[in-house]
This record gives sequence, structure tokens and C-alpha cells, in this order.
Amino acid sequence: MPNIHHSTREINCKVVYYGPGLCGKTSNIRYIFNNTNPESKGKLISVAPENEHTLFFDFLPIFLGTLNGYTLKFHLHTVPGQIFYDESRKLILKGVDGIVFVADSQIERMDANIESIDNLKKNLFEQEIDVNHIPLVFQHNKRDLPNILPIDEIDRIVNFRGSQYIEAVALTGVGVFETLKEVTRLVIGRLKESMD
Ligand SMILES: Nc1nc2c(ncn2[C@@H]2O[C@H](COP(=O)(O)OP(=O)(O)O)[C@@H](O)[C@H]2O)c(=O)[nH]1
Ligand SMILES: [Mg+2]
Repeated sequence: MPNIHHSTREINCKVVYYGPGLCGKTSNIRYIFNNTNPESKGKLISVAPENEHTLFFDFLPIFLGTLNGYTLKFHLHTVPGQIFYDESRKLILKGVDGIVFVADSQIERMDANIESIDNLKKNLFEQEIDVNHIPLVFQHNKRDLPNILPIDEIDRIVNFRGSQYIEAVALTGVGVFETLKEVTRLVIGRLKESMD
């Protein structure tokens, strides 16, 4: 559930960009950071790991207006994709309100996509979060590359829930704000249900 602070009239929502290593998670966050007004964002923090005990992530707070008189703040996080950073992923997933699964459209990355989906399901299950209920958007990224799967094929492989998907080239920003808009729409929808 989003964190509602009644004293400061602030609602904090957590969105996590999940996916295999090098699929384009950090590129999404960088593009959002570089194309958001200074007054609508906080600092972009990126931390590189030295070992599995160092949390490896990107973190960007953005402000998205108000809801019922409360300031809406979204905290965007990425997880490290590589298999061995599972402890970091578990920590970053704690208290998640919405997920963007970034899939790498390249044919040779399908196994990595599937592995990451299975890992997401496992880690959500461990936190007793229903993978079929949490706000979730799929972003099929790297659509500019030549060696990619047709869109309906990659969607059939990774989109186990038949959720909304967006085609993207995160490097140049294609689909990046569309993805953010869709996940925040879902999270805000859930929030409104809980406030009724
Ligand atoms: N051609 C292409 N390259 C991309 C795209 N998105 C990311 N990349 C590149 O893929 C590499 C990994 O991207 P990054 O955002 O760091 O992936 P992360 O590991 O998921 O955070 C970088 O060299 C990016 O420039 C894309 O849509 N198209
Ligand atoms: Mg990254």
C-alpha cells in the first residue's frame, strides 16, 4: 500500500523497474530524469555494487500533482538484473506499489527475460504480494534493434498476465513516458479504491 502521511499531506508510491541485466531499466530512469522539470523531481541517485551486500540501484523521486489535497510522490527504483543480486532485488521490492517489467526484445535475451519473470514471481510470492493483482505494466524495449522478436511473440512469452504492454526504445525515450503514465495510472487507481 502507498505510504500516506496525514501530517504532511503526502502520498508516497513506490514503482520498481524490473527485468534482466542490460534490458534498459536505468535508461528509462535517466530519460525520465533528463526530461522532467526541476521542480517536479528530486535527485537521481545511482549506486554501483562492490559485492552482493552493496545495494545496487537507481532511485528517482518525482512529484505528480495532487490527489484529494495530498501531494503525490512516486519513487522510481530499478533492480540490478544479474542473477547474483537477488538479495538486492528482494530489498528493493519491499513495499512496492507498481511494477514495470522491462523486457529485452532481442531474440538471444528471451531466456534472460523468462528467468527474470520467474524471479519476480518468486520474490513477490515471498513477500505475499499477489503477482496477478499488483499494478504491472510490460515494456518491450530495444525495438530499434535488428535481431528482435515480433511484438506479439515477445508479448506472448513474457506477458503472463495479458497486461498492457508498451513498445519502447528507452535509449531515445520512445515509450518511456507512456510506460510511466500507465503504471502511475494503475497505482493511482488502486489508491483511489482504497481511499473510498
Ligand atoms: N539500441 C538500444 N539500446 C538500448 C536501449 N535501451 C537501453 N539500451 C542500451 O542497453 C545497455 C543497457 O542499458 P541499461 O539501461 O543500463 O540497462 P539496465 O541494466 O536494465 O539498467 C546500454 O548500453 C543502453 O544504452 C534501446 O531501446 N535500444
Ligand atoms: Mg541499471
